[in-house]
Amino acid sequence: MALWDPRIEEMPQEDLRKMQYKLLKSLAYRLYSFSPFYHDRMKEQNVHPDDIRELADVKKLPFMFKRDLRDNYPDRIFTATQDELVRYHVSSGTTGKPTVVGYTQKDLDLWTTSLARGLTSIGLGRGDVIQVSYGYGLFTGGLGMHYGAERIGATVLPTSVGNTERQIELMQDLGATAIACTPSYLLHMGEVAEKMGMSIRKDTRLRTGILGAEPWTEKMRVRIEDWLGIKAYDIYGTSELSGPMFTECSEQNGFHVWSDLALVEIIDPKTEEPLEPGESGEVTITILQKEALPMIRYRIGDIAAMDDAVCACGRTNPRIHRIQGRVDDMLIIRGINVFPSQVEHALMAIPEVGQHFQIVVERKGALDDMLVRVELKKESFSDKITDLMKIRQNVEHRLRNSLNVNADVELVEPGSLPRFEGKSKKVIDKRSL
Ligand code: DLL
Repeated sequence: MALWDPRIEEMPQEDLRKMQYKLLKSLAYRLYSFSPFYHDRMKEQNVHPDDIRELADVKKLPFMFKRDLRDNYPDRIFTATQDELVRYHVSSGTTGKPTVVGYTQKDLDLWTTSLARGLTSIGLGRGDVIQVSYGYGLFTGGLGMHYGAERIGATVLPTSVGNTERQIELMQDLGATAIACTPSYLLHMGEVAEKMGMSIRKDTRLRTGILGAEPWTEKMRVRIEDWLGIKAYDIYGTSELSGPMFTECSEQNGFHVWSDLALVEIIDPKTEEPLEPGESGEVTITILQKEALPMIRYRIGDIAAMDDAVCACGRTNPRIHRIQGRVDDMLIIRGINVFPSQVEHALMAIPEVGQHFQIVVERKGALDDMLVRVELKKESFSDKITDLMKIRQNVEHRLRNSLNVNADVELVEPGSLPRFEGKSKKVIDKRSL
């Protein structure tokens, strides 16, 4: 079994915990001394870095949420100056205000190392051609995977998203052995390939999928593997913590979270108390060595269980099992995060639009499809088709600009959408995975 970094990957668990304690303590001191944001947070929580006397004391430290990044847009909580940064990534937030993450060279190196370990653990390396069909640009998927794949000596085919027929031709002509993309995009590729009169299973060298950025299930894994003749591995991460970071190993039984890079806690989202391995709760991660934007106890909002047993692959670092859902209402449409509040924010800026809307998400073929039903104001509702078409185009355009994903829009009469007495249900998610 190939290991990228045997010292860490096979380190006895007691030593892993000692290492994490040291890293956590020095992180707490650094942030208390140099970050006004964390200094204030720790004071509010009445905790001083001296109070961190063992690893479990992590629970004395304050939590961090996505809204902390948004409220401090764009870079007010960075702990590196702009001239120390070598990259930005930007992702959408709940109200249309994005979150920005800056990276120093060391941050990029550690992110890349994390992926190099993961890709090696699923048997990839020199000689492989890895097609990266995650989006390149502000999204972390494309560039993140790209650097990881180069680091292990594989050849990268940076196709990014879209232009699917050409992607399939290149996959075949250049002999891609692995593809990194969302599971739904790979399914779409399989369908397009069939329409082109070919089969990914028979006509390409593809044998590995590195699939993530959106929820998917074991059932879906089986379907993908059987249909396309590949092994499909789950990959997990979030832009605030770097991007795609943790992959399953050859055992396909949870993402390894490298202990020198990250400390995982699974907490009960209501009581905020840590849960035991095997119990499902909110994934909360501390990134131990990040320079530009350190994150302590970041509440990602994903629900999963942790497993700290030594893996059958021999790696000692703990695993997070498949993500089961979210504690908030974030939707993931074709790999892009969409909050209903973001839709509301965009819609409410349009004068013709009334107060009520409904989001319907479906899977059409392999791809997610989002329909937004929008009630118009009485005075804007017209019998003239041309007027309505103009409004519809405008609404579609505004949604696309703010969500970075296409939404179909259906304009409906004032008063026609359901009203609720308790919490409203704005989202109908018909995707059966
Ligand atoms: O999606 C980073 C990434 C890129 C991960 C490529 C994997 C592959 P964000 O856009 O910030 O970052 O979205 C992060 O997506 O909190 C989860 O809710 C969801 N998510 C990501 N990977 C998985 C997965 C990237 N494997 C949010 N299973 C996370 C389920 C996932 N959900």
